[in-house]
Amino acid sequence: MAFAKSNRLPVGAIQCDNTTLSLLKANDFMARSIRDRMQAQGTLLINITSSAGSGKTTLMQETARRLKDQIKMAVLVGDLETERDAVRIREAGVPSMQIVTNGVCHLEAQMIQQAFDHFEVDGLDLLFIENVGNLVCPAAFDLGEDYRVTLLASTEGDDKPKKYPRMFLTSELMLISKSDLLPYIPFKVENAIEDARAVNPEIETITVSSTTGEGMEAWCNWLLARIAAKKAASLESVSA
Ligand SMILES: Nc1nc2c(ncn2[C@@H]2O[C@H](COP(=O)(O)OP(=O)(O)O)[C@@H](O)[C@H]2O)c(=O)[nH]1
Ligand SMILES: [Mg+2]
Repeated sequence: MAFAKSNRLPVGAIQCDNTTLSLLKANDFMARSIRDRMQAQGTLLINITSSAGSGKTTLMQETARRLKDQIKMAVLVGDLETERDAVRIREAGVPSMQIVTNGVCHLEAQMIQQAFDHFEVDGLDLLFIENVGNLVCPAAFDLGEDYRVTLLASTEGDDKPKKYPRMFLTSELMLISKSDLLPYIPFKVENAIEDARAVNPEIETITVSSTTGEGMEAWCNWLLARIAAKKAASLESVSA
């Protein structure tokens, strides 16, 4: 199947399924409004995706601990049930709100827009959205993000980028997480990177461990550079 990266829709879905088309069109309309708002206020918006258990919330906690004194950040977090992840992130010292999807396997832009009615996003330098854990449905929904970052944990196997290509095609960065476990399992970082680049030649990669801190400086620097670029672009668009 061919993919349209610009609007993150699989082309086949546009051609053969009117229901999917109208749902995703409505989502894209809302995503554009979120993107416009984030552009106007200079907030970097990052959509974090992965399978369940790959380490998204732990990464949010560790990133919060490292960056919360330098920048103003917050996390919206989606799960099928429970508020547990938002509680964990608040314990790390940054504001967080849970979006409980009641069984829906992905976040939609409309849910993010609704969360904005109850959660302060004005003045943020960085807003993370931790998506519902799976590599399938979240790939099809643009949330207005600047970057989609997908975690691939060493425990998941290095064959996933080609099995779930849409997610890796629509991501700008792949974080290979739980690198502390690499000595104990048959996961080849170079194989995962080769397959991810076969799907998306432009994808960047960083290998990280929230447990040992490996790669965390590179990850935080990746974020800080993009926060600065977003601020500069926002100021430029306001003065233009
Ligand atoms: N060994 C190891 N375990 C990790 C790491 N990051 C997260 N975990 C563990 O993996 C499990 C799932 O992590 P969590 O952050 O909840 O994953 P999420 O479902 O993607 O948000 C938890 O038991 C974490 O303690 C890591 O870097 N190394
Ligand atoms: Mg989580």
